Amino acid sequence: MRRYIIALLATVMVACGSDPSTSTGSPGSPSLKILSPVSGASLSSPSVTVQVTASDDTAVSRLTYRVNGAGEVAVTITPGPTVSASFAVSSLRAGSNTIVVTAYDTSGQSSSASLNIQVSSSNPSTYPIPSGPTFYVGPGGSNTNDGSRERPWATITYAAAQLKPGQILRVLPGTYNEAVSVSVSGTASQRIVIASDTRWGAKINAQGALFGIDVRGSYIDVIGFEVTNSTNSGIISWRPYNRFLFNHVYGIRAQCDSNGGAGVNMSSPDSSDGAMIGNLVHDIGDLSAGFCTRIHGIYQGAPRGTVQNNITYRARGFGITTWHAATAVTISNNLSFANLYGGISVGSGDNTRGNVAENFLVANNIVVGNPRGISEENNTGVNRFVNNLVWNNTTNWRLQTSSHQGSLSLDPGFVNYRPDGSGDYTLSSSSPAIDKGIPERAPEFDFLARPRVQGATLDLGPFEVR
Ligand SMILES: [Ca+2]
Repeated sequence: MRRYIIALLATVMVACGSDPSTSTGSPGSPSLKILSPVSGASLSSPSVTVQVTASDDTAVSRLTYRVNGAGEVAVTITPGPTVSASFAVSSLRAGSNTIVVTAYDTSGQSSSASLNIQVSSSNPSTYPIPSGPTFYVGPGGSNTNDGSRERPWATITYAAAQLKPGQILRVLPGTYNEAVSVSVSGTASQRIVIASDTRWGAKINAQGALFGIDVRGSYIDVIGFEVTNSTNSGIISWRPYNRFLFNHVYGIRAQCDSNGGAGVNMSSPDSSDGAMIGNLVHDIGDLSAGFCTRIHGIYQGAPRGTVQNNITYRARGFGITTWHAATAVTISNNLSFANLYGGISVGSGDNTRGNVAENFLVANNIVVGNPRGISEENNTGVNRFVNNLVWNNTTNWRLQTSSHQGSLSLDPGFVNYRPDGSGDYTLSSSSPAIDKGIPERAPEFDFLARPRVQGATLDLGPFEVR
C-alpha cells in the first residue's frame, strides 16, 4: 500500500520553455521565485505543496496566492528582507490549474509569479464531498475566526459543535494534534458532513487519547481523514445512521483487555444502520504480542450496517468482525489480508439480549493470508456467503449455520501482493476476480471513488479495474 500511495502522489516533472515562476514587477518591487513544483507539473492528487522564496531591499511584508482566478489567500509569513514559505494548495480541479503567488513590500509594491499544474482525472485520489453551506478548519486558524476558507477555525471539535443539519465542514491539509469529539446531529434528509478537504490530507494525531474521532451524534459523515495514535479506536460511532468513508486509520494502540478496540468501530449496539465504506485500516494493536480476539480492523456490533470497499490488514484479531447485536449486516467488496486471527467473521454475542447474527450478505470479498478466512462465530443463523475469493488462509472457511456459494479459491492476481502492506493490491489484467461480483447492494463507488460497476459487472475486492 505504501508503494501504491507513493504512486498516487507521484509527480511527473515537465520542462517548460519560458519561466513564469520567477517574478514580474516594477523596479524596487520584491523579487519572487517559486521553487517547487515546476510549472507544468502533472499530479494525480488534487493538492500540492508550493515552496517560494521572496526578497526585497526593505522587507517582504505580505505573501498571497490565488488559484484559478479565485480570491487572494494570505500565507502566514514573518516579514523580512528575505522570506521563504511553504504552503499547501488543495481542491485543484481535474485538468489545468493556474496558481499565482504575489509578494508585497512595505510600501505596497508587488510582484507576481505563476505556475501551471495539471491534475490527472484518470487516477482520482479525490472523492465526492456533498455540497452545502461550508465551513473550514485549517492550520494557523483560530476558533475566534468566522470559519471561512480565508479565516478558518483551528480545531475540528470546536468547528463540529457549530454545525447545523445540512452543513459541511472541510478540514484543510495539515496535522491536527487533537482527539476529535462530535456531539451534534444531522437529520435523515440533511446530514452533517465532516470531511478532509483532500483525501488523507487532514491528519488526526490523537496523541494517546482513547479515540481519534469520537462520534456521539447521528447522521454524521466522516470522510477522508488520516487517523492514528489513539489507544482504543481510530474512529468510533455510538449512535445510529453514521457513515465513515474513505478514511485511513493505522497505528491504533489498543490493549488486549475487556475494552479491546478497533480501527473503525461501530461496535456499540446503538450504532445501527451505519456504513463503513472505502477505508484503509491497518496495524491495529501491538502486533508483536500475537493475536487478540478483542482488537479488530473494522468492528460492527449493531443491526443493519454496511461494510464495503475497505482494505484491512495487520489487525491483531479479525480484519472485519461483527459481534454484540449485529444482524442483517452487508459485508461486500472488501479486501482483508494478513490479520493475526482471521479475515472476516460473522457473529453475535451478549446472549442475554438473544442476539443472533442472521440475514447477513457477505459477497464479493477477497480474503487471503489469514489464519482463518471467513468464519461464523458464536450465535449465528442463516447467512448468505456469495462469490467471495477466499484463498491461502490456514483455514479458508469455518461456517456453522450457513453455506457458501460461488466461492473462488484461486490466487486473486494482485499486481504485487506483499503481506506487510507495501504491495499493490489492485487486480492485474489477468486476475480471475475481474467481473465476478454479484451486483446486489453494490456501492456507487470503488475504493478510489471510481464507478463501482464497470465492464460486464463489478469486480471482487475494493478496486474496480475494468
Ligand atoms: Ca468489472
